[in-house]
Amino acid sequence: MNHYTSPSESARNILTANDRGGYTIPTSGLYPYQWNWDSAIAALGFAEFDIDRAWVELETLFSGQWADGMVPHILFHNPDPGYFPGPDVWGGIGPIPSSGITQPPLAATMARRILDMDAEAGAKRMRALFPAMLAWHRWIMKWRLDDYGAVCTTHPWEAGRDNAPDWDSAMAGIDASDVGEYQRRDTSHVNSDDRPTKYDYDRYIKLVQIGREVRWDQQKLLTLNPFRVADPTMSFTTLRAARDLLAISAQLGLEADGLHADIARLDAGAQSLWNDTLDAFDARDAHSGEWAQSVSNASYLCWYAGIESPQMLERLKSILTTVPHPIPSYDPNLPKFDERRYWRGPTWAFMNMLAGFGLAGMGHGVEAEALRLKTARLIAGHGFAEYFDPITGGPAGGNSFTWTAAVWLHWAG
Ligand code: 9YW
Repeated sequence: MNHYTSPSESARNILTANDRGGYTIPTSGLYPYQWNWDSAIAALGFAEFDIDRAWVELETLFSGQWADGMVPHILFHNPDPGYFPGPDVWGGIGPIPSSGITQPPLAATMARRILDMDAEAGAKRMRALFPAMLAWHRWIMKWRLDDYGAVCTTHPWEAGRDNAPDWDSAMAGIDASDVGEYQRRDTSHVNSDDRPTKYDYDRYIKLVQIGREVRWDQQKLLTLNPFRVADPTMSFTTLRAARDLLAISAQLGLEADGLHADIARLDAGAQSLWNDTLDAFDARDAHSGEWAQSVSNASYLCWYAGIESPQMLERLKSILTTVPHPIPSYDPNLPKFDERRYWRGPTWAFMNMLAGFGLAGMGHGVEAEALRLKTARLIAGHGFAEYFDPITGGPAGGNSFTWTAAVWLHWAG
């Protein structure tokens, strides 16, 4: 007898299959470790059927926090030769072998949602995690702000949008001629046409070598690292996380000194990413002051951060009539749009969920629902892919992907 598997059942199966005991890998083969922002979204998915497991995901993530408060973008719990660069290349200095950079801070925001789903089950776990989340927030405030209060990314992987056009000019300024020989692993798992190029990888690895050389000393990296870009992903997610930390502290009666002032500073910083010429939120090179001239899916996270923008709303409406699928990672009307290549065009379901959270929270229910329905149709029609072609809907990258499954369970499905 054939058993019909509903998309929700498939999504739960994906989370369970990618569970490595306390943490969830994004997809087997391509990404065999715990990634920071993937985990925060995985927790949201687990919360739909196993709230205890949701909290465990976040607790495991914070078990890798460095003494200075940084929460790494990858925790290498168990060595796996299928991924490069591994722990030996990064030389992370935390309690668990890790990378040396962070990722957009989603954990506090997702923890607040999970707390809201079951306050009784969550209050104790939230209380225990709160100081660690606050320490991470303070680390970002200390080391990642530019002069305006915008949050910078110090590696394309830190923003989580690896090969986005946002970094093109900053990447061009990196001399990677002495990076040496290395063996990529990603292109042995998935189609190389859908992945960043060798030019990109040489620079990704060069930046890792620069950080490792000084044992990730942030003070030294302020001058040594050629790559520092004020980024809408980091800026909007950090602002949103700070707002959520403040709300949690009020709800549970926890100490959160300085958060009001931090929010004001981050708000001004996020607003400073408005590029008048482009008429959109953009990335700005913190060294040269140059705009990237990039309208990406991160530009649409303004509402997620609590920032209103009638221009972005107009743009959203127009983009949704230009491509059949939800917000692509790059504006299809701009010359660098590439519908297959990773963060230069494809649609990422979880970024649409974040934009949807923001729109709904700021009173744009119609647009939030439109994004949700388009995302649901995309996943139901094309599976739980890492990302999708925004024109054909074709699945790309890894499959049975954790955050796409979590998006289905918590929001789209
Ligand atoms: C890499 C795991 C990660 C995501 C990033 C995405 C990609 C490649 O995969 O990074 O090797 O780290 O760009 O956002 O967290 O899904």
